[in-house]
Amino acid sequence: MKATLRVRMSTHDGHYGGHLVDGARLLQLFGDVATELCIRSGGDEGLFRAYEFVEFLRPVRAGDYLEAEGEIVGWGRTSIKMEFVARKVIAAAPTTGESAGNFLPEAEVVARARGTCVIPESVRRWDGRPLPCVITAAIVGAETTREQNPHLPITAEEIGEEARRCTEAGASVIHLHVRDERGGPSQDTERFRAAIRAIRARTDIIIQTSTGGAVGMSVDERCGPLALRGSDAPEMATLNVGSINFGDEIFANPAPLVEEVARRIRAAGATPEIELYDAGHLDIAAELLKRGIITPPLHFQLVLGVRGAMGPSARNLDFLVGALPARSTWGVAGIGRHQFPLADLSILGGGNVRVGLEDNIYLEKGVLAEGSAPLVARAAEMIRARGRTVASVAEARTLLLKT
Ligand code: KMH
Ligand code: ZN
Repeated sequence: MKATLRVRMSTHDGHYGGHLVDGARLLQLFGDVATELCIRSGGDEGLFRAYEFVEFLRPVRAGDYLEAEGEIVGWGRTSIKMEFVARKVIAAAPTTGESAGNFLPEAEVVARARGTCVIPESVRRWDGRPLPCVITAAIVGAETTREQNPHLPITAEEIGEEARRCTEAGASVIHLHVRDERGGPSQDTERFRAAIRAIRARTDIIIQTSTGGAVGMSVDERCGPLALRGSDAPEMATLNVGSINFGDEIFANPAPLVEEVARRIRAAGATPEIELYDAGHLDIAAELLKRGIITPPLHFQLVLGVRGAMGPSARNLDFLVGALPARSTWGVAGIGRHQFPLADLSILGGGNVRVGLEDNIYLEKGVLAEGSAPLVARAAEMIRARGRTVASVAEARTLLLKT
């Protein structure tokens, strides 16, 4: 999670000869950024306890415009660790003229710092801990092949075993696709029934069936798993709300199809997970919400890095998260080599993560993952390293499912 302020240094701030601004003013900016981050992540202002380091790198003068940016880099039980950077974006140019100022072609870093804020127990509106982080394991997908990764599960039994391994590694949701007898993508109801039974025989993990299927499938085909009822019914299902270029193809989600899928998800008693691949999908979701086709609280998967859709940058993620409807929960699915960098940003920003062979086949550069479970294990390590806990299946049910 990031926060940014842009502020002009006034003549009041020019404390020293040559209208130089004192370092304390920069620390005040970092304090304001830290306060915003504390409020955004927990609803209360924090108090600065300590700076680990502060570096003043370039002079700042009255008339300069500074951008102060802060980012959460770790959580303690009652504390939040943050890093800060201040950049000069406009420089006053008094030697050129009294009113002269120059936009800098490249922002100039003027100060950096790292520090810790605490939220006193007496005022805290939350229990001082970030929410547990839900790991979704996307273990099959529609596009990944055995040629790309020989550990891809295909049969119901293989899928059940992989779901068991992923649960043990820390996953609490399985994002589920199934395959036909040749290993190609399928949305066949009976194949889903078999896979769901194989999973439920081994683990009580939440099963989220895909309604995206593969590019080119009809709405009836895509909704195959939503025909399941009773103990075979999925607890969650994806809802893709907008179309995108999908590599060299088009993943088409026209409005009538989206509304029909949403209706069938409701009829099946499943909780929708709204898949966002692009900024415009936010507006589609907002309209569906306004018309009552989906109802709050909403849960989103922010899928970044599909070739042809929104890129996998921190800036894009920040924008999407900042624009989600109030009370929404969200996770991030980074495609390919962006899986773990984006997972880390989501962990730091209070979100959830999706990993698995559907999105990424490598554990690290050049090393194929031996299934999705090692990817889940790595995500769990990252969550703990950042001071959060990995959600249990029971916690994930409370956090994500509509009761
Ligand atoms: N296979 C992609 C075209 C979903 O599961 O809802 C769509 C997809 C999304 O995987
Ligand atoms: Zn999928």
